[in-house]
Amino acid sequence: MTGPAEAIWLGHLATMAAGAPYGAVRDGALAVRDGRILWVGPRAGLSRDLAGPATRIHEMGKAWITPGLIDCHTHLIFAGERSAEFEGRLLGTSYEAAARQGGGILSTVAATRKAASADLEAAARGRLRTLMSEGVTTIEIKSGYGLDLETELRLLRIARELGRTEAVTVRTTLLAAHAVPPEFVGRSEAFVDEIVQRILPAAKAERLADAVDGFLEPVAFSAPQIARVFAAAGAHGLPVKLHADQLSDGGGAALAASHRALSADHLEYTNESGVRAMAEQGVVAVLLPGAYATVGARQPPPVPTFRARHVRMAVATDCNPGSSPLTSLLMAGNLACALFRLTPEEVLAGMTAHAAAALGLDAEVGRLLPGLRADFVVWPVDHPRELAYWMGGLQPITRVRHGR
Ligand code: DI6
Ligand code: FE
Repeated sequence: MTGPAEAIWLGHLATMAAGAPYGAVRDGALAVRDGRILWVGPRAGLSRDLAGPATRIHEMGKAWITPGLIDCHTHLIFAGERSAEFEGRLLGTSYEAAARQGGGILSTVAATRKAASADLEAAARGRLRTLMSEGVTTIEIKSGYGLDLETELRLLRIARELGRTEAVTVRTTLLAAHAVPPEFVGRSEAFVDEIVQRILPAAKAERLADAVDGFLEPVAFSAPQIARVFAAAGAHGLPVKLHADQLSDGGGAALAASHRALSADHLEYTNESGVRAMAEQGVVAVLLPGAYATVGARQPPPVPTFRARHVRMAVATDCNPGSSPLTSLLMAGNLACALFRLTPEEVLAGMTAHAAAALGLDAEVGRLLPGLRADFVVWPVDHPRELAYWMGGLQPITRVRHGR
């Protein structure tokens, strides 16, 4: 740490590092160089060497600076919308019943296959910018509405293109095991063959996927089928994640743990032994209150057990047209408090440090620590708990990514 910083930001810091609540440093300073955090600490402790003649000083006064927000679970790229299904649920048709009647995910697959790539990209870019305007600097984007080789790759290429052209870090996830497509109805094993033998190797060869995901549920894939997909991912050196125990207890948490998954997501029906298995393998629990609310679920995930077992909890939007038409990570955080009884501090950790871990990026982003990327957000709040408190309307003062 020699030589001056390019910039120094002065304000209250919620570093989200271990120690004080929120890793808070009141009247702090954050020094940045080459897109990385050079130094963090109380402004009174700032060494003179850090502030050279060319160093820009950003005096943020009483504003709070947090790590850039991370939305670690989205299905951002899709065509159409499913408001009729939303309305139908309110009139008594469950999410699963709609799926079994050929609506659900497959209706979005039909619309997405037909859509031009430029239109898919434009719609996803709009949603992405909405998320970014609220302080998101890293986002995970899944495929899963193509369900054939060509369209799955098309969706992942669009995700990569968004990462190249917007000021946000995009991590891509191949979710070919999302539903059984119409051409494979009654032949789900053959579709798993297709994933394992063709789709996954092609995504890997083109470096289009950073991880592999699956939907374990009676309306989707069985545990042995998911295990086959995960084995193939492992053989290609790709980490896995799982949509687990969302609508029923399918042993998803334990299955994810046995494959050392980065995360298991949803988890409403996860049992105690599943939580224990996640704790042993360090699997992050990604909680998705937007989906819980939208499908009209009644059983919240076992948050007290996650706490007791020290399972890290993340919070994400699950942005998708069926179960979570949500493009506000802050609103997801507020819902996590209301519906799952998370504390505001747990919510902020869940949108920063723990979300980074759910993407395998915790050595890179998610906290304000020297050496990590200079991705952070300045907020017009008196306390960081306000990020979970406001129900809409909170806008960052500034969003900084890679120091800019
Ligand atoms: N679980 C979900 O909540 C989303 N996917 C999944 O596996 C829903 C996707 C959809 O309904 O379109
Ligand atoms: Fe999802």
